This record gives sequence, C-alpha cells and structure tokens, in this order.
Amino acid sequence: MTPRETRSSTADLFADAPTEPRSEALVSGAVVLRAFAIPYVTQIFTALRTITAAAPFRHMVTPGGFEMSVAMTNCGAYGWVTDRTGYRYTADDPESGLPWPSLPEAFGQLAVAAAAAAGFGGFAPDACLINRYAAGTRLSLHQDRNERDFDAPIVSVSLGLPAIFLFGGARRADRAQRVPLWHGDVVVWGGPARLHYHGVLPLAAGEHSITGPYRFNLTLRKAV
Ligand code: MD6
Ligand code: FE
Repeated sequence: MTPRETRSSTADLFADAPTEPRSEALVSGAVVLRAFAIPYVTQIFTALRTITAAAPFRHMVTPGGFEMSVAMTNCGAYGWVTDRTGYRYTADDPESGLPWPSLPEAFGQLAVAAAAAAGFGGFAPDACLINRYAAGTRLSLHQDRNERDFDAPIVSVSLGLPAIFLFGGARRADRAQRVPLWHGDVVVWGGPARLHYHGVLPLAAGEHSITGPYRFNLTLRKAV
C-alpha cells in the first residue's frame, strides 16, 4: 500500500491515486495539478499548527441559520467568514478580534507557482481559507463570488483524505463532473471557469498517515 492510498467506501473512484506530477484540464480555465503540493507538505503542516493555535477551526453559520459541516479558519490579510448577516471577507477573526494569522511564505510560494503552471502569471493572493472535512462532511454546490475582482484565479490545495470534487458549469443546473482529489493535488480555477459552480461530496471515512480522519483544503484567493 503506497502512502497515497487510503481505505474508503468509494474505493473504485479512488483506486488510481496519481503519484507523479501531471496536469489535467477540467474545462478551459480550470486544471488539476496532480501531486503539485507534495514538496510543500511538511512546511504546510508546520504552519497550520501555528495558524490554528491562534485562529482555531470553527463551524460558521450561514445567512440561512445553518451551521456548516465544514470547519473553517483563515490566514492572510483577509479571511472569508459567514454569519447571519451574510458572506464576506474580514481583516480580523471575529472570534478573537485579532487580525488573521499572516500568510505563511510556503503558502504564497505554492499558490504563485501553481497559478503560473496553470497559465495565470502574477497571482498575488491576500487570503487563504482553510477547510477541514471529517467523515460525512460535504460542501454544497456554490460559486466563489465574494472576491472583489474575478480576474485573479483561485488555487485550491487538497491534503489528507481524498474527496470527490464536483465541478459544474456557469449555471447551477449544469451537469457536474466528479473529480477525485488526493493528498497533494492542486486545482486552479480562473478565466472562463472562474464563476463555475462546484462542491464536495460527503467525505468517506478513512485514515490518512498525516491527517488522520480529516481532509484539509486550502483555497488561496485575491479577495481585495
Ligand atoms: C474544497 N473548494 O475543495 C472546497 N472553490 O474543499 C472550493 O470550494 C473551491 O476547491 C473554488 C476553487 C476551488 C475550490
Ligand atoms: Fe468554492
């Protein structure tokens, strides 16, 4: 069993975890960079411990009043938050009143390199949303549209347990592709695909050698 394999009830979709870096286009403007984050993993988890000590994971509430099953925190100049009044970016963590922890150098380097590899030069992220999924946790189809300008791409880093990413079109009703994402995979999203609907299917239970029962996802954006 290689380190990238995990046991799960969706073994068929997860059967062929890529171990070599390669790039897979989803649609024009969206690409999966397989294993792109592997060289950054040690630095990422070291930084994550510092970030979550200052800004712990929490379950935010949607404007509709539902507690999100994904646990979230942020780092960078701006963080994405939701509460009863809506979705937005803030400079301070509403739980502590302090600025979000700063963006670790390795996060910025990874994001800029991944964006460039996907054809988006000059990416300057100022926000990193950190998502933690446990078994059964899902993220329903949505668009990322709280950022000020949609010219910058989004860089999304998958760590730990694998998940099925749903990648749809410009309209909610458009048919969605099911894309398995493994530890170290990076999805870059921009240009004509920037406002495409996407989501994550309920996480299958499993155990990962680094993250245990969790999947982590970093989404690096230019928010402001
Ligand atoms: C996740 N990702 O993979 C959730 N958004 O956990 C997102 O919502 C997302 O992966 C925009 C672009 C890429 C993403
Ligand atoms: Fe999203």
